[in-house]
Amino acid sequence: MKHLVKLLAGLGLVLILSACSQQDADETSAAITTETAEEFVARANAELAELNRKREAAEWVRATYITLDTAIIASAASEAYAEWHSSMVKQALQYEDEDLDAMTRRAIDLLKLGTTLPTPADAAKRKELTMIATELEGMYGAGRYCRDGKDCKALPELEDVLANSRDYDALTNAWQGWRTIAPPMRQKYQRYVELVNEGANELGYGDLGEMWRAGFDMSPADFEQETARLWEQVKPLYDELHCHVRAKLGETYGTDKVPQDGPIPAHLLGNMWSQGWSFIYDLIEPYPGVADLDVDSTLKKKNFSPQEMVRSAENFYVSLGMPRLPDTFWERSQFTKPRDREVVCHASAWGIDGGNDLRIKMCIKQTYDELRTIYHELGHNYYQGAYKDQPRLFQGGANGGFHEAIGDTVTLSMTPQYLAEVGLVAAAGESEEAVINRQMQMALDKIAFLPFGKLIDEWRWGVFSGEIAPENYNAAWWNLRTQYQGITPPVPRSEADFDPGAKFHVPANVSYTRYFLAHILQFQFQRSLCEIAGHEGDLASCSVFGNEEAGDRFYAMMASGQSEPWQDALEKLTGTREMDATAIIDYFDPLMGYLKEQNEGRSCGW
Ligand code: X8Z
Ligand code: ZN
Repeated sequence: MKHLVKLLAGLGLVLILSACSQQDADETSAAITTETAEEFVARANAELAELNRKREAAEWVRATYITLDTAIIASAASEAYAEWHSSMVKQALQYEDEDLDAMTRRAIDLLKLGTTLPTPADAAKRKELTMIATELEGMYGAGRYCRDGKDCKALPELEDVLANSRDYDALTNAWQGWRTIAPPMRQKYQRYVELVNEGANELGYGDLGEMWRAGFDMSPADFEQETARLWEQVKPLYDELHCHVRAKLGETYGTDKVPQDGPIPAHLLGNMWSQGWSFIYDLIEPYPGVADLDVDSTLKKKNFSPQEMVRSAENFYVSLGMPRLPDTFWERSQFTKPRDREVVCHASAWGIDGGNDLRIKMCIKQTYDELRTIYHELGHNYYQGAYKDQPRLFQGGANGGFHEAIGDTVTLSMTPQYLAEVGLVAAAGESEEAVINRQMQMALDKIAFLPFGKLIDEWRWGVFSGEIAPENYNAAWWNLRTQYQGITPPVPRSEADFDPGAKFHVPANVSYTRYFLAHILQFQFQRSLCEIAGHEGDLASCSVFGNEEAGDRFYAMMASGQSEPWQDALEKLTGTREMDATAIIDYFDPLMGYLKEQNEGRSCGW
């Protein structure tokens, strides 16, 4: 074969080989000497299309039908991809010192970063890692908490308890119960860390954390500083909110349960991970009864179906001039939790077949929180649809934060006026008190999230670098949770627990800084869209619903995918090349006034 390659090369023929086995890889390395960098990139794009189609099919079936068999199918597909990826990165080395045009260089750089799960070249280890990764996500998806071996509850039911119960002990039980799914993950996770780090080393990164941080068009060290800078910008907002919420929870549960000089018990905030606090709005509402913000009750009263909820989100994007979702979206998506099998309920959006086969996978409940998640997921789908004509290697968000921010930006336009217009609340309140109520509702969602968004990867960066040793996994987790969020576990924790495993993105190997960035970026995007739409007045009162001019500019940025550095994409929409928290600070300016007033005389902090 090698001779044939040389012969063909001598004849000036281009040979396209796929690299699907060790032997093929050797042969390919002979063939590549005949390929220019441009040809190499074109081949990578073509092969990626084929491999991804198979991987996506296997992953979709796995996520919507968790069994031993689908684990085997999905990990085999992931293994095939990993093998191809390692081989291509090796082949790309030959272009390292060549003077390439910017697009070709970028495509090669992105190829190198083109996996979140770098696997070792050793075939047995690669197989082991892809299986562990598949199993970990499956363990999360199929997780159940059973009392005395019966009365088993899956995550959605336990989340309902956290959201709706105000009984301290019932909350403790659900909180603790969900975390019983994680200790069996601990050994596997530890092994996964060893193996992904080995894979990352082979790609030239110190560890997987460094590789994740390398995906932001700046050095990993600069990126770390950048996230620290953004956190410092928004921390004062969080501190005021924390102080006020702690005081209100003290009124509800008693200051013996919620000491006013320490962290808040994690299970009292309405959410399994204390990451968003909107479900305790009723306890915090600044001016009771002033504004009708109760979308939940409308959804229930009008008995909205999951499809109708998704339609409402789609209508928003269509109002911005974006296309309707294809029929296949409605046929192939999973909107509700199947009764007869285990699935991964954690919401996700899929851009299968290069964005030609868009789907969401959710277990939709009739709540406002879920409606916002639907808007969020469709943001991913519209992004995937917008960049589908880019070469495969450029089909991605300008950075991970952009991908998470599109749908969230749209949710910022779900103002009371918009909600009233589409019949989700009776009428929009315009008074100052109504504005503060609304701001509080938003803050419990958006500001409460910020430290959580920051710390998840800080924990993982430490784990991957070895700074956090396996025997400190849980203690380090709670140190960060307390340091950043000012929360504390309701019951003692130890290294027999593995609480990070009870949060989807950890067993599912999804990096998390993207959400932190998205919570900053979405306000920057919104500020620009509102300027384009000619909005006058407070940023918080702006909805771009129905504004095609804003929609066109947004879509133009989305259509460029990952073809240019995110700084360029950001500049085109916002005129600045920096992520910057002044927009979120402006947005919540009215609420900050209220919080500072409320917190006067209280001693804040923990
Ligand atoms: O995981 C998600 C989305 C899917 S990309 C539902 N989010 C984070 C989470 O749930 O932890 C959205 C906000 C944060
Ligand atoms: Zn998302």
